[in-house]
Amino acid sequence: MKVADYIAEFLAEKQVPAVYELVGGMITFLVDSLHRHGQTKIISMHHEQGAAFAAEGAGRMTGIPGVAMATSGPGATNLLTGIGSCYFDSTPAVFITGQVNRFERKGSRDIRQLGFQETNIVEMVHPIVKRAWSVEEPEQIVAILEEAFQLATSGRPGPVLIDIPMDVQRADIDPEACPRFTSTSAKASTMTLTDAQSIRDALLRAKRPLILAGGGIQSAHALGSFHELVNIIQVPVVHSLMAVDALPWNHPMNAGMIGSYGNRWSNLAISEADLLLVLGSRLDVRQTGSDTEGFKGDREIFHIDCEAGEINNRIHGCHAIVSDLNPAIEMLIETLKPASAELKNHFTTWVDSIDVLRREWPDINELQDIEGINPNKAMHQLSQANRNASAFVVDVGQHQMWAAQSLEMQPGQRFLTSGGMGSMGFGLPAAIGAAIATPNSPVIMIAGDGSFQCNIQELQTVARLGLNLKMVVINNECHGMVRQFQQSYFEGRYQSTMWGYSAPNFEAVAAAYGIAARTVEDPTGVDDAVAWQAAQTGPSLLQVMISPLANAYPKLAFGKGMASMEPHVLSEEMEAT
Ligand SMILES: Cc1ncc(C[n+]2csc(CCOP(=O)(O)OP(=O)(O)O)c2C)c(N)n1
Repeated sequence: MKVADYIAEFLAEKQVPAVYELVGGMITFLVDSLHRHGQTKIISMHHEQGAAFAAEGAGRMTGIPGVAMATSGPGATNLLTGIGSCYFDSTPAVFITGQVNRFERKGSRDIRQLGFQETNIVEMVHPIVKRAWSVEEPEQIVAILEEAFQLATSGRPGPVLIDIPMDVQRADIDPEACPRFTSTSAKASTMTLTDAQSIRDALLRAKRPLILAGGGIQSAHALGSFHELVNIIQVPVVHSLMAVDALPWNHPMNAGMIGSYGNRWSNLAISEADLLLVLGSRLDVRQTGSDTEGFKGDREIFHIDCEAGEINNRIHGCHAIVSDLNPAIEMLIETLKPASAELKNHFTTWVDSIDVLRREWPDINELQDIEGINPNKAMHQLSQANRNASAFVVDVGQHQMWAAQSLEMQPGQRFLTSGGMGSMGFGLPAAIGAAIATPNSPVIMIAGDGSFQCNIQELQTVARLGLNLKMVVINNECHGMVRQFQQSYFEGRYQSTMWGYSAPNFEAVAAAYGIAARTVEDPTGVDDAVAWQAAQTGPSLLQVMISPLANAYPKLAFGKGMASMEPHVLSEEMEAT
């Protein structure tokens, strides 16, 4: 059979629900084979970056590697941002690129290019993949595909790339006779009983312990055991931006989001905690602020992560436990269960004091003197109207932070955003991938007017497929997050965020694509507007107009401790947005 036919069969066997692509000469064999095989959907996007983000959205929702394909040259390079996003946020994904025929490659000649669109994507992609292959011989495809799928999902998940010359795609192979991949992966490291006992003893000593949940909980598929652990030990949980969906919003142990734009009560709580149990979080600067010594203080931190390099990286003096999360949490459950009666009421004063902080600093009061719609309030209204949604897929900017601070996540709902790459343009295509992965429930996308314009062409994909996708554009008519930064550090010179920037009327844009759309400008109209959108069964777009001067608060006062937040305390140093 042809290599391209084998790939189609392999993807079907792996139950990949859809392949996202933008066609080009060098992937025509693959597209044709997938079409003839018929089991895997082919979703044609309008930019390869969109295809990559859609694969990321699908990979995160299902745990099955998302697959995106692109032609050589510009198609392949257009994938790069999405590949990087998968790498930084631990998303399983397999990218397949077409390449010029082997005899057309420049090889060691001292020239830039021989074949039309010949581009060395394998070299380019190295720093942002777990592995990249060029398929040099047709018979290699069997082993490479097997290894690619195993690598993408094992250990810390991530992207891989397979570059396949055109003549290899159309070559005949006998799959039975091809060399196979024999797994060489070392046994995953696991937390020891001694580690678990140390954590138990530290918990029994602690007065104000916190669990810090990171994105690793979802990427390790450890949500079930994590919930069991929290219910057994009754220790409050703060989370990073990547773990907004680790606990339902109204879970009694949910102590909110920490970090640069974390909830005020959560940042206050973590600054008071005397013990931290960090599960699958990198403790990066957006979580801890820049005062790393202050963050550590004299408290104990147990840091569990599957990658040794992520522990004691920025925050030093942590107990390092290198382990996959699932076995670690199972071990903790086993060790802590006998102490659960003792632990249960151990921390009630602490839990109550966090509750006091929460009531004292509600997220919807952060922007007290805002004119028009309060975005934090709108997030509550939006999530209340969409309790049946499978996911909130959120772009990058202030709207991302308002969503993370204020969405009322329901059990099982996912929160997808671009964390490490922080790439504008993630929202719409990733929401397409999420919507195709969960066709029986709606997906809610939230984007800013700037981010939405980065991949706005995918409105056509949404319209063509008639997806049950509810798009919400928080339109402040500016690049708000960077505008806020300019307000803080550039005396309000809003070059390129407001000055020289513009956004269209998104309601009219959606209408042009044949998508139902509305605009809401008045706070009294928000409930009606979100109810209208919740009732739509096909694609819809709600444009929410807010003040261009709305800020995302609180914001950690950079250079100071976690308890110091703008606007009450100002930053000491300049930071990133
Ligand atoms: C691809 C990309 N380019 C630039 C940036 C820098 N950046 C971060 S947030 C932001 C503004 C986003 O504007 P918008 O989507 O309107 O959201 P808002 O902050 O107004 O809610 C910019 C330009 C980025 N994160 N990603």
